Amino acid sequence: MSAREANYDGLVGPTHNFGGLSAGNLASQANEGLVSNPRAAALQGLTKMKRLADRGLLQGVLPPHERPYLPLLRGAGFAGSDEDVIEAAWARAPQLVRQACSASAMWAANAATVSPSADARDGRLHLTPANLQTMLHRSIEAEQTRRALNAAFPEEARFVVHAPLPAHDAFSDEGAANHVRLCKTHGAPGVELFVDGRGPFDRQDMNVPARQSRLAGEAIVRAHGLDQARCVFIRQSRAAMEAGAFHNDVVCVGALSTLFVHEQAFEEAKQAYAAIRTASDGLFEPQFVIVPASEVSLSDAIGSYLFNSQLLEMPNTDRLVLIAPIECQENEATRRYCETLISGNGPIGAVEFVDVRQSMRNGGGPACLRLRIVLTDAEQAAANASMVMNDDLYARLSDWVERRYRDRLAPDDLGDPALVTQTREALDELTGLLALGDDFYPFQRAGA
Ligand code: SUG
Repeated sequence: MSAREANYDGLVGPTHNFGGLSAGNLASQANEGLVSNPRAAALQGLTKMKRLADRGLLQGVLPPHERPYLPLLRGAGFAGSDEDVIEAAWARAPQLVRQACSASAMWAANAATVSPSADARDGRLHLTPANLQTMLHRSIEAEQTRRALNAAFPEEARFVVHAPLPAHDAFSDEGAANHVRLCKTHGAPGVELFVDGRGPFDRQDMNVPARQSRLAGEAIVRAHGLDQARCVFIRQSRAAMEAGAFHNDVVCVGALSTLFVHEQAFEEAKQAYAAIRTASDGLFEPQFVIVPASEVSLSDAIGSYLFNSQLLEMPNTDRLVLIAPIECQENEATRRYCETLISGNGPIGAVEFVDVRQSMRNGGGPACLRLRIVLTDAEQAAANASMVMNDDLYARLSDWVERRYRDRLAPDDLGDPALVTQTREALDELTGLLALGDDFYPFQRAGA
């Protein structure tokens, strides 16, 4: 079956800020309280999308969520008009307002786990929105994500958007950031790797949360109707999590038959590689590009986000291209490693750098910003075309960002009731640009 891998990027929302909300995420912690630049952040993301679309890749857009998210504040007992709610919550519970303001839905790698139709028993494409229940500011994403995926992939005969897993620690799920699919060609059956940080009922004894539970992967394998023999469960190493790899995609990325991975990513690495070989038997020969700690330490890998790169098959090149954050050029160890990598004759033939610094300051690199979705020709034709990037959409979204986004957002600006009105007006216009209808956001449905 002929199929392509699309990248659906989360469009950075107008409230992008540095709330210091994610324990275990070093960048989020280190940059708490900085003044953010929402307009620049959104334009950086759009530039990356345009760059890949221009190279002939299929690029989609996922809309930002409604923030500040007043239902969270109302759920905490604040009542009255929207303005009353923001003002009272800001006075009494500013930390809660920060949670309600995060633009974290931009990190689309956490939006869902996706199994292409070639892997599923029923021949449909399966998507399970992640419950993201570990972090309060992310636990409010799943329902809106489900709506966005339904809008992007509307035909039930081809696409199944599942309900998020139960919102409990035992099912803790952070989506594709802990999932890797390997294959010979995108349209052929593949091997799906589910990387977790703990069992569902393990006592958590680290100083950082393990955000992915094994039960989440097991549930998804069943719900998506995958072949168990082609699925591999791998435990993330404690050393990696404690060093700041709060998702597996901070130390590992895969594409086609290549797995690019730090040697300390997995708890029992040799067994994991062997299990991947066994699961791939008869389909393809997996190729491992294992980066030794002696060349790139965990700390350099996590500081630069080398592995949070997009590993892409590009038209007219026979080797894979690594789209890495510009920070990898500035870190001496990773810069040297990238030079060695491309001078060899392995599966990765080029490294290109992108500037997504605003997202990086919250711990989100190029790979965090996208959700990969393998689509057959028929599925591409059935996908919502108004959410697919092209020159026209790029121009319209850039213009929208220029007009609607603030240049700067300081921590105290989050309590400004005007931010509610401004973001709603912006998102209301966006639903027109992406043809999402007039009931896409909760504020559009209120009182309906
Ligand atoms: O969940 N940061 C996100 C970054 C997600 C990165 N995604 C992947 N690795 N796939 C997180 O920790 C920080 C928000 C703040 O602190 O304001 C934040 O949510």
